[in-house]
Amino acid sequence: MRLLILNGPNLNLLGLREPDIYGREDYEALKALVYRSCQEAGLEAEIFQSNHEGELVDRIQSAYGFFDGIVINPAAYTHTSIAILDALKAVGIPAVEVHISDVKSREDFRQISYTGMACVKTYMGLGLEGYRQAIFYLKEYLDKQRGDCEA
Ligand code: CA2
Repeated sequence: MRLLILNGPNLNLLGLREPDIYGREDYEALKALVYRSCQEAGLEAEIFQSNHEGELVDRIQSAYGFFDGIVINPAAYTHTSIAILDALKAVGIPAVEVHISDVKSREDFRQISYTGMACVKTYMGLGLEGYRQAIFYLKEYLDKQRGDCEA
């Protein structure tokens, strides 16, 4: 099974600032954790980061027929992007949303997640560990879905 891991704007700068919110590990460490977790789970992985909403929409669209699941941290687009929400709904690929920080305890403008409305689960406030948990959750979810189809 193949997972697409998508990261939104500014996540490529992880580790540079605001370590109290996002931790000290950089984007390379995040990529290493994702590849390691997917390997442990027996999944193939592709990681893509963009600062542009349309590029994220394009990547979700082109995942159709090629990827079984999506792990997505849309970053600031979480709170604004109906285009990403619609793309996730359009392809119908099971998706899990991840936030490094605990968005629920932050500013009012972070309290809505449009993209989360198309996701089967959301992890937040666990740091990079949230990606690992999302990957293993998605694996179980997809295994169960396959089992249900075969039954
Ligand atoms: O907690 C998360 O993972 C967020 O998706 C991160 C986004 C934020 O807009 C969401 O509300 C929550 C921001 C990512 C910015 O990343 C930075 C990287 C380096 C320095 C500062 C921020």
